[in-house]
Amino acid sequence: MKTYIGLGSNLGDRHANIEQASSELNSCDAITVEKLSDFLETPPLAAMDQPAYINAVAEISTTLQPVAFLKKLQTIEQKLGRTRDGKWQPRTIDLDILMYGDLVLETCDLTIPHRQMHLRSFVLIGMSQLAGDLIHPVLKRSMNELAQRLNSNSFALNPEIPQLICIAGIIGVGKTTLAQNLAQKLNCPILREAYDTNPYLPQVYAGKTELALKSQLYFLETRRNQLARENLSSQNIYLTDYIFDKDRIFAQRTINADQFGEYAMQYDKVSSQIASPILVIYLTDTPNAAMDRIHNRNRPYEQQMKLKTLQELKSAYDRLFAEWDKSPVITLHAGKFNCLDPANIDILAVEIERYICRQ
Ligand code: A4P
Ligand code: MG
Repeated sequence: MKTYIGLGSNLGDRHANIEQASSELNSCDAITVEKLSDFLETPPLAAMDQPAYINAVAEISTTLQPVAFLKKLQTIEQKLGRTRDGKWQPRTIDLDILMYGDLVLETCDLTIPHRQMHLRSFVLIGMSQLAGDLIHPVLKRSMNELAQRLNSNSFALNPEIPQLICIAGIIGVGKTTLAQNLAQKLNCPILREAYDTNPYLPQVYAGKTELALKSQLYFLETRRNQLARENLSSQNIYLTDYIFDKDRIFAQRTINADQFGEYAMQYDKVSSQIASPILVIYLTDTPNAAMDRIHNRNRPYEQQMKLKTLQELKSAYDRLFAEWDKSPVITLHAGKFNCLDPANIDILAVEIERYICRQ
């Protein structure tokens, strides 16, 4: 059976520990190390007050069954001086089974694929190097695609924060429709962007730029009410049809330079009070296709929208997510992903469940 393991060390001679673990594995009759990825130095995930890790991934052939293989890994961990002082303590060596063929297994002692591998760039970068096209048997996505979603960052599932999922994308791309269908499937509330109650918005669209500050401050206040950490329960899942960070993109386009300082001050204040998304779904499409949808849905004040505006907004969103480090980002192309098809929503919901903690 072809399997992949993750190797990590943050105590002692970290490189030597990983090399020694690899040769210990190879010296076992039932195991052959076929390939070893490059070594990566990575900051410790979750517990920051410990040394940086060296991480690598190994491709292995083995005749051992999964439980016997895990036992073998644990024996090697012990031989290399691993002590178990509690969860996520520094360690000379950690050997985790990432994949075992395309087996899906969930028992008390063993979860395959590894429960958090798709959240860790220090695993997926090595996996991409060894087997970029390999498909994760639950997520049904390649290692390359899973790695791209993380933008070189690593995350940990955390049940102690609100499980906030944000859908982002330009006007007319279909965020609210996706949110409605997904919320039903995930059985969670939607926090909807308050554009229809914003009293200033139609006039701003009509060209009254002197009202832009008021309009953006109104949005900021509604977003604070919806997203303030104190208003959300740590155990619950929430879905929004907007991403907070878009507020600044729109403000920069509409508010005069002499008023922007006041807006920026409020933005920073609200920013510090709200929950951070644990997952973003970035719904993209061509500006032309979004324009067609805007015409079809016929909200009066949107009909003046220019194609150039949508092109600029798309660039701004693309830039936002090119630098995003707060959460994984699942990118969906609205032209290819029909969110009215329940089968598509089912598949997406299965994926989302792996990026969140459900109590
Ligand atoms: N277990 C269940 N599934 C598996 C699997 N697929 N592979 C059980 C291996 N073990 C699995 O593991 C705890 C129990 O998980 C085992 O008894 C096994 O039956 P452990 O190694 O004894 O304890 P642990 O280290 O606290 O847990 P684990 O799961 O190895 O920790 P993690 O989640 O791997 O996190 N930051 C960076 N940058 N790099 C790292 O490598 N690693 C950790 C450890 C934290 N931060 C890190 C890194
Ligand atoms: Mg382990």
